[in-house]
Amino acid sequence: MIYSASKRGPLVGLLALATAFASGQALAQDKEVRVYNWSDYIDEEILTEFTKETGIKVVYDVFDSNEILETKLLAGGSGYDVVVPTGQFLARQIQAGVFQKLDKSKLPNISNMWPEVSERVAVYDPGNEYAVDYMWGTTGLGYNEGKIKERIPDAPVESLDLLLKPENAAKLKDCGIMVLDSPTDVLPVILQYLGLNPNSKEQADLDKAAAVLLAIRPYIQKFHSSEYINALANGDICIALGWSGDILQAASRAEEAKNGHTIHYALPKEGTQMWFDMLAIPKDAPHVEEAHAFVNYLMKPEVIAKASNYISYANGNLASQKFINEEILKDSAIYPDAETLKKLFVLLPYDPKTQRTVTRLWTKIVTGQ
Ligand code: N2P
Repeated sequence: MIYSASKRGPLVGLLALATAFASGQALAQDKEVRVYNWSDYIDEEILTEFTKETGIKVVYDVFDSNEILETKLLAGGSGYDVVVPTGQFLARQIQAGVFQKLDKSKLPNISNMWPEVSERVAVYDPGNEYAVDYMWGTTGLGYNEGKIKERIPDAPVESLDLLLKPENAAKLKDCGIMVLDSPTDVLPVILQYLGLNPNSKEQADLDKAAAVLLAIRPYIQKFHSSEYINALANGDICIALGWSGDILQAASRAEEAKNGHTIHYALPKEGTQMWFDMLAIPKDAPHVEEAHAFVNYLMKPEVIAKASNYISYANGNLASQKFINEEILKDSAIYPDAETLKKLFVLLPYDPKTQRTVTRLWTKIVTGQ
C-alpha cells in the first residue's frame, strides 16, 4: 500500500514537471505528505479523496510494530510527516524530542475531538500538545467458532484461559495459534490475567507473565502482528491474541468470502488493555504544512467515521459518531459501555531498565529458548 511519486524515471519526471509548470499547477502537484501508519488501518479512499480535495499527494507506508516505528524515529531523518505511535510509546518519544508541537491554528477540526479521549491521552501527552488520537482499541482473543468447539466443546471463550491454559493450547495447536509480536501488548494483559498489576515493573512479576507464555510456547505457531487477520479469516489458524478491530476485520473477510468460517472477538473477562494510537508530526518532517492539512482532514467527522466503519476501531472524535454505522457504535467490543470500560486498563511507558527486562524476556519467549 504505497503511493509513491518516485516510481517514474528521471526523464518522465522532468517532463511531468515541465508540463506542470506550463499549466501553472507546479505548486499543487509538488505538494506531498508522507504518512507512516499501521497496516490495515484506513479506508484507502480517504487518501485519494484527500488528494482530490487538497492537491496534496499521499505517500503511504505501513508498519505493524511500535518498536519498528520507534527505531526509525529515534534514528532521525525518517522522511515521514505523520506517524502513529501508541500512547505509551508516544510519551517517551516526546521526552526524547522526536516530535514537534502541533500548530493548533492549522487544526480547526480539533474542536470535533472527544474530550474524554483527549483527557485520557493527556497521560501520555500532557496538554495534548503533540498529538491527537487516531483510533483506540483493545487487545483480546479472536477465534474460529467451529474449530474451537470441535476441539474444546465447552470452550471458555470469554476467558484468556482458552489460550493461556496449556491443556487448552495443546488442543488448539493443530488448528493454529498466533500471538501478537508485541511485548507491550501481551505481557501486561497476562499480568492482569494473573491478578497482578499490569503496569508492574517488578522482575518477579514479569517473570511470572513470561512463564505463562513459555508454558504454551510449544503450541504457538507464530508471533506476528498482522498476518493473523487473513490467517483467521481463511481458517489457517483457529485462535489469535490480537487487536480488536483487526479480528473484527478478519470476521468480515470470512463472512464476505462465505468460506464457512465464523470468527469472533472476545474481550477477556479478566480485563484487558485499552490503547490509543496517536497522530504526531516528527520534528524533522519535510512537509510540515501538509502534515497539518492531513491531520486536520482526518479530524473531519465524516472522514474519520469512514475510517472507523472500514476498520472496526473506535476513534477519538466525538462529532464523528453520528456518521458511524450503528452496529459499530453499539458494539461494546468497539465502543465499550460503562461496564466494559471498568475492565480496561491503560499502559504507562516503561523506564529504560524495565524496557530492557521486557525486551530480554520477549526474545526468550519468541525464540522459545
Ligand atoms: C492495526 C492495528 C493497530 C493497533 N492493524 C495497534 N495499536
